[in-house]
Order: sequence, then structure tokens, then C-alpha cells
Amino acid sequence: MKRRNFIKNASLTGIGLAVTSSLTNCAEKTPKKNVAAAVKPKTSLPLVIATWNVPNATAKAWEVLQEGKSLLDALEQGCMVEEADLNNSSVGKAGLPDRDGNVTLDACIMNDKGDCGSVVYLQNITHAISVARKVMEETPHVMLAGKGAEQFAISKGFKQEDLLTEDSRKKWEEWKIKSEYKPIINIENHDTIGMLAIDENGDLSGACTTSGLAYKMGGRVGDSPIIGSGLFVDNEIGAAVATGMGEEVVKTVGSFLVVELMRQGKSPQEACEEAIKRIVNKPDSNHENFQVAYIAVNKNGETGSYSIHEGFSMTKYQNEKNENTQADFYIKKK
Ligand code: SD4
Repeated sequence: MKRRNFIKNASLTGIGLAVTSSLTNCAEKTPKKNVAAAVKPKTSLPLVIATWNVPNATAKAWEVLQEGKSLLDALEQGCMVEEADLNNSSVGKAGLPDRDGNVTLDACIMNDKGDCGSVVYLQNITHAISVARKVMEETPHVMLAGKGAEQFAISKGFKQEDLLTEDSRKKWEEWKIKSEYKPIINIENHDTIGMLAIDENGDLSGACTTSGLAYKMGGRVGDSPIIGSGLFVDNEIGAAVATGMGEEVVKTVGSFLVVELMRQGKSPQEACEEAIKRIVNKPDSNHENFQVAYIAVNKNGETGSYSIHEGFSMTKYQNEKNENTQADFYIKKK
């Protein structure tokens, strides 16, 4: 090894050791509570839940789990179904573009060990979720953005393609006539896909993929690729994922909040409701005009879902049944 590299590696190792030992010291000071071992799942496992009405995606994830493959394989392949679906205008190919006509994707994935990977502002690659997984598994980083993310994807063999379809271009051309930016509440029953799964051992993982808000400003990134906002998994407690107006989710670190509320003893349903209330109870909250929704699962396999407005639903695959149910919501019409 060249001397310069040796010194670099030696000092990095030194830093690594220092960090590791300070983390170990920290961990030693914190009393250990093995929640994972203490909790026995109350419901039948495995189970897969997803935001919105996406039975094909949950069915795919379920099928992959039945083949004995990993949680991440199941989540990735489930999300890929929606990314490739040209009828889904808020994920992957055929996702609605920003106001300049560029389709830009955000995605992230997180496993039971707390490892995660994310891509933001990814262009010309349909399967953002797979790139996010590769970031997690094959780079020293958590997040890659823009051109760097695209170049990384190409280096890993992903195919570049135009994500703007004839139909989405037409919708964008129509939007440009007025160029009025107004968040759309509940796009056609499916939207950003957030998916959580728990396997037979009670281990949890999650994934989230989106083309973001339609006609957003160029360069805008939402909550979906941000660990803690769009998605969070804590294998001792549970997992949560968000959909809707990403800015509001980011401001309240929504998914992390849901998981922390479950840590404090709330059920997944109570935790989702509390996280939505944090948004609507903010001073000057403008929540009449936007949607936010959460789904969550805890270590027991109990699930919850809640949104600001009526119309959000959750798809759950459990016990050989693939069901979509409307979520409870905050704004009840008189
Ligand atoms: C975003 N949360 O980019 C995403 C969009 C979304 O339902 O979920 N739409 O803000």
C-alpha cells in the first residue's frame, strides 16, 4: 500500500474506531430493553400494507414473500409494479412532470437493521426504488441526487428512458394553459406508493416511491425520499410511511413521529391520528387545501391508517386476503 493511502486508511480507521467506541460507550450507558424479544405478534404474519388502492403491488410483494425471498425483495418488486404502471400518474414512468415538463422521481427503502438508501430528483430511470436499494447496498452513502443518482443507476445497468408519456405530456400541456399550481387531493385513488412489510419472524422493512407533486417547481423534493419523513422503520417498534403534501410531512418529521408515538405506547391507529393532528393543529394550518395520510404497522402486526381528508385508503395483504379499506379521516363533512 502506498504511504499516503496507508496514512489515509490508518487515520480513517482511527476515526472509525473513535466513533465506534463512543457509540459503544453511548449504548452501554443506555439501559437495554429488548422489546423485539418481549413482543409476540398478535396477528397472522407475514403481512404487507400499502398506501392507496394498489392490490397488484401488494399481491406481488406477498408472492415474493411466499417464495421465501427477503422483505426487501418483496417491497422492491411490489413498488416496481406501480412504477411500471402507465395508469399511475404519480409514480415512476408516466408520473406527472414538474412545471417544466421534467419527470423527477424520489424514493427510499429501509430495512430491519436500520440501513437505508434513497434517491432524489432522479430522471430517466423508471425503477427509482431499485436504485434506492442499490444506494443502500452498494455505496457508502444513504442518499444520491439528480445527475449523480442517474449516473450511478446507469453504472449499475439501469436503462435510461423517457418517463414522460404521450398522455402525461398532454396533461402537462393542458395544465400550462392556466399554469395554476394547486395541490390535488387524492389523485384517482392511487398515488405515491408507500409499502411496509413484516415477515414471519416479526422483522420489518419499508419502501416509498413517487414522482412527487404534479407541476411542482423544478428542483423540488418532497418527503418521500427522506428517511424519517416519508418513511421510517424501527425493528423494535414498528414502521410508518406517508403520502400527500410532502412539505407538511417534512415539517413534522411525520413517519419518525408515528414510530416514536408507537414507542410511547400508542397503537398504530392512534399514532397515525396524532401525527395528522400535529399538522392540522399548527397555527395557520391550511389543511383544508391539502391531503396528508399515514399508514403504520407495529411489532405485533397491528396496523393503522389515517388522513386529513376523506378518500385515502390502505391495501393490506394478510391471511391470503388482499383487501383495500377506506381510512378514517380528520375532516368530517357536516
Ligand atoms: C410528495 N408525498 O412529493 C409526495 C407526494 C404524494 O400523494 O405522496 N402524493 O410530496
